[in-house]
Amino acid sequence: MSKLLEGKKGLILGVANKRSIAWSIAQSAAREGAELAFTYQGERLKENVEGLAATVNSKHILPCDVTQESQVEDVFQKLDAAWGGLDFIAHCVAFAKSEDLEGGYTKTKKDGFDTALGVSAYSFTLLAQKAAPLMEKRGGGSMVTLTYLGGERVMPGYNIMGVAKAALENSVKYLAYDLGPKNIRVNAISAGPINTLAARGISNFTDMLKIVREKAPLRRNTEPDEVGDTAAFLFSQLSRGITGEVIYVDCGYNILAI
Ligand code: NAD
Ligand code: 0WE
Repeated sequence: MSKLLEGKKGLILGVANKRSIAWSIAQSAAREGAELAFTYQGERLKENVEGLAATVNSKHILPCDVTQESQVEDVFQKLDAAWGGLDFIAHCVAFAKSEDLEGGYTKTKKDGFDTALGVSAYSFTLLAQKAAPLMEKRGGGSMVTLTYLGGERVMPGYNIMGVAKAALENSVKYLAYDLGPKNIRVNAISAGPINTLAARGISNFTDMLKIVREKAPLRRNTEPDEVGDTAAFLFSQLSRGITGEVIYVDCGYNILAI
């Protein structure tokens, strides 16, 4: 049987280590036959990402701090030169200052607000802006970002990240509207809590996992490969009628009212 993403070329942003959701997405896409490029945030993560990327035969591993527009431009310029276009991107990047992820939301400062919204929300719009011309050359494309239920409803402590995810989710809709005529689809995956680097240091994260395990319809936590497979579906022609959507991969937790 032919693979879902045979002949497609994609860019994955947000791999920090093997537990990163971005890495699960990369593995699903590679398994389905896609050719992949990766970015890493800073020199500190370079070797990590190079090691992982080698296991899926990736030839393009590029630096990209999403707050540096010149680095984002360089990535797409290099991919355009190498591939002459692009079929999909996975945006798996978020950051808020740790002081803004503890205590209440009300104390949030302008600087922390700008940081969280800049890294976690605006970066997706910037990527869409720069990636769209490459996707147009291929007759269309698929962009996927990662969000969390705290962007719609209050999750104590998620705070400014919830506000950033709300901005991200609405960006998905406006980008989908703008880019639809170019056959570029834009969607988000809302994942249940997963024990990654970004979850480490979040107080009570283990308790949160337990609550989800006990209450979610599927009575277990979300596995990162489930998010990876949903991303592969969104990159593929199987999802050709879906855009501007948030798809929950959370074992059904979001449907509950209790
Ligand atoms: P992770 O720590 O593995 O990934 C976060 C990534 O963001 C890292 O690779 C980091 O380098 C990158 N990043 C941060 N600031 C950046 C910048 N300025 N420029 C470029 N990259 C930057 O953790 P993860 O859980 O895999 O997070 C990936 C995405 O999934 C995030 O958007 C997160 O909000 C989302 N998400 C996570 C969970 C969860 O429970 N882990 C649940 C739902 C959604
Ligand atoms: O999006 C996230 C977390 C993203 C994140 C994590 C950190 C930790 C380290 C962004 N910025 C930082 N900054 C740091 O300094 N998730 C969906 C995971 C998460 O974080 C929570 C959660 C969940 C779930 C915080 C509070 C409550 C629930």
